[in-house]
Amino acid sequence: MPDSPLPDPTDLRRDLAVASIGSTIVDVPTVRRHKLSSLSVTAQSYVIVRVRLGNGVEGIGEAATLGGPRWSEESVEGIKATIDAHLGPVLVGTRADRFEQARARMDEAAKRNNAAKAALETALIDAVGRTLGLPAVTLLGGAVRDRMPVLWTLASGDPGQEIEEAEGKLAARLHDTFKVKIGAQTPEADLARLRRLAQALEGRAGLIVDANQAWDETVALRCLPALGELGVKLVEQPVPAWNLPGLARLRSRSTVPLMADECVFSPHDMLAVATSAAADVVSLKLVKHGGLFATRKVAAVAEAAGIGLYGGCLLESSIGAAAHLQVFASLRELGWGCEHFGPQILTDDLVTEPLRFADFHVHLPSGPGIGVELDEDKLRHFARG
Ligand code: MUC
Ligand code: MG
Repeated sequence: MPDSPLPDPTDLRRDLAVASIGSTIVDVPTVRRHKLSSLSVTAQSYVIVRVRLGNGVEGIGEAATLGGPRWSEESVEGIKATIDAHLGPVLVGTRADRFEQARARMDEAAKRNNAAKAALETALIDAVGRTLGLPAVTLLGGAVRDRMPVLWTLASGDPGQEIEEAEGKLAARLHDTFKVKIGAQTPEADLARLRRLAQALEGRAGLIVDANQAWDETVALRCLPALGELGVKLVEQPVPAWNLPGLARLRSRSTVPLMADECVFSPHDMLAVATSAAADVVSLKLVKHGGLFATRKVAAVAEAAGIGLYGGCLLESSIGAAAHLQVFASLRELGWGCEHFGPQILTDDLVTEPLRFADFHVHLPSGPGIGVELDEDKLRHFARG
């Protein structure tokens, strides 16, 4: 008899079976109003998912939204209902470590609903990782990096406040690249605001902008050269997600690289962007792709087309951010860094030990699963109703 026999497959099957799934809506206030082109928030809403296995281990996951069903079509109310009525029931009783099969079952049970699927898959991976004593990144192929550059988003719309905020982040060595949310006001007003920011931060910080689909092709064509002159390094989703031909035409005339965000949810979307040469970079997000494994699929299509990778966010708490960091850490190239500043824009977090931000980087947590522990008191405190 070997000293430590391999687990009996029957035990493993019983231990890794999904015993129960629960979901909770939470609303966590932000430190200031966060304004995008078509929405603005003073609190972030998430669905926190808990998956319990037959062995008693629990895994957690998070589905983030931004401004209700306005950034994408999912709202926390819809996500919770879909998990409780449709996605959860097809996973209960199945093996938690069959991630691809779990996604196939969820796809059969519900079209899209990618944030809901991502939260469930995260919780499965977390539970399996905890059972095996392995970080999620190991299940995804292993870590290529244990920290990554992280930017901060300026989105109050008030350039005076934004310069002060950026100075604070620079002084604390937290962030030295800033993403400016544009499109809530006229392009001229945004250009004047950006001019002030660029002058104030010149030589000390990098700037990128995100229009969140606010411009049409004509406006974008007019503004891109001005953004280039201001030293803006990347322009995210300048035109509506449906206008891929327009994005491709802009890219062929722009000296500033363009990043696809809302136009890339599935690997098929990524392939369409690649074949139409519509973007230089893609923003990867669990809520868009429907899970960590699907994020790697989208990244693989981008890599095959020579399109750069950027670690996107939807203002996740440390739970959602940790899940993203696990998959971002597994990617061979992450040339544009990431934006998982979410935990820092919340007035409080949902975990016992928040993620570590230092020297302009966010660090991959080292524990098993996604690497963070749910704080039960905080969950109760921020739970809706
Ligand atoms: C987006 O469109 O990129 C990410 C950061 C932020 O401020 O908004 C989000 C969504
Ligand atoms: Mg974006």
